[in-house]
Order: sequence, then C-alpha cells, then structure tokens
Amino acid sequence: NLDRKWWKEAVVYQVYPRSFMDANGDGVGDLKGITARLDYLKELGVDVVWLSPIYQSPNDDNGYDISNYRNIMSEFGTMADFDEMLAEMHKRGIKLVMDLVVNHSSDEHPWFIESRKSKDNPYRDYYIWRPGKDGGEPNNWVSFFSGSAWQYDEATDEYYLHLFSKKQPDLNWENKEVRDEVFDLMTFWLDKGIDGFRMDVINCVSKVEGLPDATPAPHEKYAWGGEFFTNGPKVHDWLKEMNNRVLSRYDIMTVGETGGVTTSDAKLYAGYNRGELNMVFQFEHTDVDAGPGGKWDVVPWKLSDLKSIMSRWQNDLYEKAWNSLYLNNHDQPRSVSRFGDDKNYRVESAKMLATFLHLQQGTPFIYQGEELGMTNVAFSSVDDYKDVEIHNLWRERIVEGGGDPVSLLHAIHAKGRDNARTPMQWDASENAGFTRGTPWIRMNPNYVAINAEAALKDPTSVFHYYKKLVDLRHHHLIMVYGKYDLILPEHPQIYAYTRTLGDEIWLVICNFYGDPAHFELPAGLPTTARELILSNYDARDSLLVSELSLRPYEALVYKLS
Ligand code: TEU
Ligand code: CA
Repeated sequence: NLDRKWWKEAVVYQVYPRSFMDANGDGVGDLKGITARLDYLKELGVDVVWLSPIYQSPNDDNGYDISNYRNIMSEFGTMADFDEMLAEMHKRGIKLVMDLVVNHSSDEHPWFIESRKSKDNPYRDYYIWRPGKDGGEPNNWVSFFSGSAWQYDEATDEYYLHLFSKKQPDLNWENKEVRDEVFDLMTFWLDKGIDGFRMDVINCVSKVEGLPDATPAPHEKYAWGGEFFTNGPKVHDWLKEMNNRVLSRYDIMTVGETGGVTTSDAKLYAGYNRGELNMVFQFEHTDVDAGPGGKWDVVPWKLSDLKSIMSRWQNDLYEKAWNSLYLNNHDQPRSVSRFGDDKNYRVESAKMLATFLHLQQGTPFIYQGEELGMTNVAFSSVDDYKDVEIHNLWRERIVEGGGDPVSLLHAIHAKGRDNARTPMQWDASENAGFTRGTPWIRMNPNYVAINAEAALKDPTSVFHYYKKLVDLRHHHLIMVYGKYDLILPEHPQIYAYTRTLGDEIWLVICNFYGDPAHFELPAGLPTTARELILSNYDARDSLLVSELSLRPYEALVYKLS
C-alpha cells in the first residue's frame, strides 16, 4: 500500500542557465547550451531538470526579476530554442520543472510600468503601494537584500513594497486579477508540456493586513518583518485555489520554496490530501552555520544540530507529507566546502554528503556541479562578485557603514551565493569548456583538476558515485519509501540511520569528520549484513557490522536484512 508517485521516485537536477553552458560564445549560458549537454544528464541518470528562470528579465537578480513571463530572455535564446530543449529532454525521458517567480515581478514588467503611472491606473492595485509615514517609509521592514523593503516613487508620491531588490516589486495577491494572471501564465507553460513548477518564495505572497512594523534590534532602523509576510493568513487559500484551477489538471510535480517553515507548516503546504503542493524546500539545515546576527554571522555548524533537524523533518513528515532533500542550490555555498573538507578529503567528503542525503526519505535535488564535487570560490575583490545581494550588503556595511571589509569578504567567501554561480566545469580547456568567450562571472580556477571530462573518465569520481546513487534509487523502493530511524543520536562524529520497508532493513553510516571514528551497532539489529550496497572507500572484507573503524569521511550503506 505504498502511495507511489513518480515525483517521489525521481532525482531532480537543478540547472542555473546563466552558468551551465554557453553555446554562442557571449559568455552567458543559454538554452542551446543546455540542449547540447543533455546527454551528460542522461548519463548521470536524473529524471527531472529544475530550470532556474529563463524568462525575459533585466537581470537585476539573474532572472528572478521577470519582465515578461511568456518570453525567453534574449541572452538565453528564443521560444524555438525552448521548444527544442523541451522536446530533447522528453526524448531522453527527462522531465522539465520550471521556476515560477510570482511573489514579485521586475519593475520593468508592463504591469509595473503602468502601475507606477498614477493612483487610478487599472494596474495600480497589481502591486503594494502605500503612502509614507512620518516622512519616511510606510513601515520598518528590512529587505532580504539590505535596506528598507520600500522604495519611494515620485510620480505618485507613494512607496511600493519590495521584499527583495528595488527592481523586484511585490505583486499584490489580494487582487484577484493578479491571481488570474498567475494562473494563466502557469497554464501557458503547462500547455507547452512542462512537468511542474518550483515556486519561488511562495510562502511570502500573503502579507498581514495593515503591514505592521516589526521590532527592530537596538540601534537598528529596519527590522526583519518575516512574521508579517511568511506563511501569511491567506497563503493556503490561494494555493488551494491554484491547485484547484491549475495544478490538479496536470500530472506534474510542485515544490514550494518556503523559508522559515517548520514541519507543522510543511504539513499544511505539502500534506497528503491537502490539495496544495507536493513538497517544500525547508531552510532549517541551511541555517546551522548562521549565528544570532543572521546569514553573514558565520559560526561553526554542529553535527548534533544537523542530526536533530534532519531527523525531525524525516519523522514529522513520515506518512503525512513528502520531503525534499537538498544541500545545494543557486543560493547556497557549495556543500563540500561547507559540510565536508574541500582541501584534504574533497572526493571522500563529497561522496559522504551525497550518501547522507540521498539515503533519506524524500526527493533528492542535485545542483549543477555538485556531482563533480565543485567547491566554493574566494575572489579577493568584491568587484569580482556579481550577486545583487552581495553588492547591496557591501554598500550598506562597508561603503556606507564603514565596517571591516576583510571580515565581510571572509563571510562572503563562506556564504555568498556566487559560490554556486561560477560556471559549470566541463573540461580542462580555457574557461572549462563553458564558453569560448569571456564568462559573465570568473571561473573557479580549480576547473583544471575538477571537471566533468576528468570525472567521466575516472570510475572512482564523485560523478560516478552520484550516478550509482541515482541508479540505486531507481532499483530499490526502500530508498524511496523506507521508514527512517536515527541511531546513535549522541555520537559526536557519526551520523547513522536505518531505513526499513517490510522485512528489508538498510543501515547507513557516515563519518562526518577527517578523523577515524568508532562505530558500534545498537542492540536489536542483525550484526552480520547481507551485502555492502555502497561505500566511498575500497570494499571491506567482512560483513560483520557490530563494530567498525571508520576512515575519514567514510560512508557505508549495508543491507542488513
Ligand atoms: O530565494 C529566496 C530566499 O529567501 C533565499 O534563499 C535568498 O536567496 C537568501 O535568503 C538570500 O540571503 C529566492 C531565489 O531562490 C533567489 O535566487 C532569489 O534571489 C529570491 O528568491 C528572489 O526571487
Ligand atoms: Ca550564450
């Protein structure tokens, strides 16, 4: 009585089009480039591609600021290129999930161009306009990208809300015409035959009435207003409306990007029979290295936090909702640099992290280059970074705030989004085979050693390990549907758990450190395994698992029964 669904059994691969493959030599990745590399994805074995935005955009936030939802960004190609890419994906049995960015549009979208013209413009109410208060902004919310979340607009002497950059005005979902527009554009793409949506910050669309002030930290002007716009009062009504009017008419997969959700929230967004989404991206495990000062206040992460967070998501959603599994995306630093050791044990730790993640219950997401063990980059000048978040932060803290540039640069090295956005490393030739021109952002210089061509040739590469993980998932229902149970919760070095489906039990053991570790099997489990299913070192001679000495970053998957 497994509730089998293709999107539970699939492995998703995220493509960040700007940095994947440049076919025409202008330094920017494009759709023809993606199409040219589909055989690589086929070789990896992934079932679904999630494509970050490819719509027309002035690229203030690399396509997450959309000026036309039904056109392709000219830098990326044409609608004919899109149709060809989709057909070539489907020909290879790969599904396509598109990014849906509808909490906000670009300020260059015709809706906003109209909206700002006058207070009685028919599009005025497509966005969130308010008069100023006491000679300043309507409230004190801080933007995700530094500074006020409000921008003054002279034409009508009012402010508009932008939770992200000032070129990303928030759409007003209270307006039924806005929801109709969103549902129409979704239908447009679904009728083209795409296979689902990843929904950008979808839990921010409903704002609390009155848009109340948040409580600022001492000496701060602006404050985090998340309680007034995350998981807001109407978000579930609107997702049900979306599901009812659009999603339920297609056999598709949906994943909501929902920062700040708890497992109880997730059961509302993605609970079985809730009629909303299939799964959400939670952020608790990506917050483990953020101190009280937030994302840029980088602190060492603790294995005990990772264990309790991941286990809570596994347990709380079991048989109630479905998990997404990810360590990387285009907003996160590279996992091998963050949670592994990209200097001494790059290959071992990348494989260990993959094991830790892919053996859990949920749909795994691989971010481009993760399957090569691509690492963070450390540019020495802020000018080499392209991300609007980094530049706004730098202006606020260094240029205007007079802060210490060296320590902020360190934080950017650790957490900056451009870590994930240096181009894909295809081979050892100039610019890694990504472009024959000048890449839009500098390459990570380590492409000479870390690249797809080398990885494909080396049977012990991170790539071949990921390929094995994908293949295992396709052949073992226990990997998809088995129940998760954490073991050795107090062990300081080892993250271990079992998966159980009917009579079958798998044991997963991961050493998270560069030192050897001692594993002792808890009572009640078979002490001799049937089979070693997977490991990131040479196979062991014995199947005895009662006690094991683990090598640095060693990962083992045994079939116990
Ligand atoms: O991200 C939303 C989000 O909350 C983040 O992960 C964000 O990048 C991070 O908190 C910044 O510190 C989504 C997209 O994934 C991101 O690329 C966009 O910039 C953002 O929405 C706006 O569309
Ligand atoms: Ca190009």
